[in-house]
Amino acid sequence: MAADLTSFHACLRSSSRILALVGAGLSASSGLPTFRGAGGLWRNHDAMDLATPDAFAADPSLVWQFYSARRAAALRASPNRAHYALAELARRNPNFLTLTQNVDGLSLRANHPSSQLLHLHGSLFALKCTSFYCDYSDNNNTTHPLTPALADPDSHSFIPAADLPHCPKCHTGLLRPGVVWFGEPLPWSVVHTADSFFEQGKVDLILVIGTSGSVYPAAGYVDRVRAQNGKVAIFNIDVDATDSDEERLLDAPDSERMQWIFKGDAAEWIPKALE
Ligand code: BV8
Repeated sequence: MAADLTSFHACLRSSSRILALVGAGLSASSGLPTFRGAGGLWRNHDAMDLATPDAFAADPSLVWQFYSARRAAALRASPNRAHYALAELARRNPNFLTLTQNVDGLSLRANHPSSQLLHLHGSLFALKCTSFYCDYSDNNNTTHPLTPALADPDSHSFIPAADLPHCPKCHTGLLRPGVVWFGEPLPWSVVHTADSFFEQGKVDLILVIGTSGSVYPAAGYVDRVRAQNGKVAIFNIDVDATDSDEERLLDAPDSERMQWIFKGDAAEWIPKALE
């Protein structure tokens, strides 16, 4: 049973403070693979196994090829209609904030106001030095490979550390992608800004878009909205709510409905839902 857009639109119009938690499914229609499901493998490696400090320490050549390939794919991709619809909502409502788990940069390229977009897990286009004594970090949106050795991400060849990206400031430190790996804390400034959003007033509604909700603390923001009796709208191509759950959630009278489930492509549903 499709969720009821009419009651959702009424809720959207009556909500003043709105959050969105978005994940890889938001960019799926832009051609970028998700982490789970078919997209979760890169050269027969589980992407989750490569997104760790240990993986980088053990094999910086492999991990840099993984991120170099994803940089190139993200630069080739274009934002889809859902990215633009979220950016438009942010322009309409200063009390709307997008929490993105995505590192692909597509929300920014859709002109989402940056003051209303928190990158919980960093960005493919951020770099930082791994040298303990160096504080270098910078954004780097260059469309060409960061070093000649990274020019062919499909080469499968081992790249000596000397041919991997190095710090332009200390000249000795190996650079790493400016993403949050598993086991690493989210950027303090991002967590502080998200916490402040909750402290400034009750969050009336959270849009949960294209995410498996399997990564914490990001997924925990949905629980925080529920704990405030906020409403939840899930947009996912593959919701696993059982029929009884879905019926229960969707059959509640409008006034009592606390959740909507919109099953399908975010690029199709989000523009309709936010119009
Ligand atoms: C930390 C950057 C502590 C790198 C990523 C409880 C509390 C706190 C931590 C934990 C906890 N339990 C476990 C942990 C540890 C861990 C964790 O959550 N593990 C999981 C696997 C159980 N968390 C951490 O390590 C975090 N750090 O807790 O630090 C700490 C504190 C102080 C000091 C030291 C340490 C850090 C987590 C961040 C990891 N980095 N990304 C990179 O990108 O390479 S997360 C990574 O996975 C991505 O960013 C992405 O966000 C995430 C995958 O999630 P999704 O985006 O949801 O993608 P997924 O493929 O799973 O799902 C896609 C969904 O879309 C699906 O549901 C699908 O059906 C749907 N879909 C597909 N197509 C469409 C669609 N929907 C709509 N339309 C479509 N077309």
